[in-house]
Amino acid sequence: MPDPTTVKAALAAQAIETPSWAFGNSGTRFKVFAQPGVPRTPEEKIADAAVVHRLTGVAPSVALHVPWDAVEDYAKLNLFAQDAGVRIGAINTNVFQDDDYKLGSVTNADPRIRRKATDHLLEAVSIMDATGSRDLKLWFADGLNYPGQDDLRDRQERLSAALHETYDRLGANQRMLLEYKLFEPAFYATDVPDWGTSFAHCVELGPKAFVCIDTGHHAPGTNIEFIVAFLLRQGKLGAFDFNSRFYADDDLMAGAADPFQLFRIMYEIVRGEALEPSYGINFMLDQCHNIEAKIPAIIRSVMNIQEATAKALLVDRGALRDAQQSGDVLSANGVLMDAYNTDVRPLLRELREESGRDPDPLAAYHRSGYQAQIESDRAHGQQAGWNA
Ligand code: AOS
Ligand code: ZN
Ligand code: ZN
Repeated sequence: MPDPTTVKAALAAQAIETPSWAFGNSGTRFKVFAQPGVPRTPEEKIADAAVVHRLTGVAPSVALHVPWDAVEDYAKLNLFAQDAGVRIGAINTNVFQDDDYKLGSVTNADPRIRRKATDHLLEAVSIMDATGSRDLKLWFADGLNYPGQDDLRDRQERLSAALHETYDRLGANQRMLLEYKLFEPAFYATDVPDWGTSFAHCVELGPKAFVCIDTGHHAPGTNIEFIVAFLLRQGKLGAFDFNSRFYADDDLMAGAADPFQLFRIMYEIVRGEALEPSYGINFMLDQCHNIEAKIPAIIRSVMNIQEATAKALLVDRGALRDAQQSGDVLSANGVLMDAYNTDVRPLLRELREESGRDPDPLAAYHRSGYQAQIESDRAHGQQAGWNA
């Protein structure tokens, strides 16, 4: 059995990145339900992210989105984050919210629009220079609604050209994360629809390009842990966008819809020795809290990932290997299920107490008075950035 001290040390070192947009108001295309106290500025989003980190101890960075988090001085924003006790993580780009991008951004048939989109990606790298961020996260809404609408292969060429230009602009310690998504907003063909497409572009680009797996971006039933195992073996898994889905890209709390899937994913991470921050995977959340309170939802998501990780660390890998080698199907499955069925909440409570934290971060948040404070301080909170 795994040694509890080693398990605890691994859990204490875990790092989960929170998304700035999850702290703002969001909704569906039907309605955005505004909540009192949501942030009005990037600084207020960072302040909320810092609260999540203080209470959980495992959320030391916050991802920004430009232009949703646009400021005059990014270096100053970085200092603000440091003072608050967190750092600025991945910079997310936005080449989907401008009328120009109706028919695509970097894959658009119009060279002017491709130029504009690529310039935005390059500008994001300059922002990374100022914030000290390592990761540039790219998600393209580009795709087609109808067969024949544009040339599928030419669009891959255009995508490749924009990625190369951006890649060449990266500094020595900067990386590119290329996210894929099966569908939406395009419904017939998406230009980066799956991990294979992202992987192929990343291989072509070089060692600073990695695949980002958003857990909500697959067809129902997709075996995501296989993708994790495959990409780890290839050294090309760079990041996660964690969230839950029941139907499509639901962006619900990680671990809410399918905690067993989250466990299976985290087991592959542990199996691949890729949990430690030094390995380089950016474990981000990408969520929208439409009806639930924002900060508690993010705390809950972080705790869900911690629980899945703790269970993954508790897998008796020696016993699993023995059962696998001897072809003992039921014992092998039993070893995995034993770990999954372990109640790890006492272990995590202990861990928090040992680091001087409240064993129950949600209760601590509710007691802290922070919610009442932001509700009285912040009038007219900001929308997360989109509402569809
Ligand atoms: C969109 O579906 C994606 O999940 C993205 O990760 C997107 O970049 C994120 O929601 C912030 O724009
Ligand atoms: Zn995402
Ligand atoms: Zn998404």
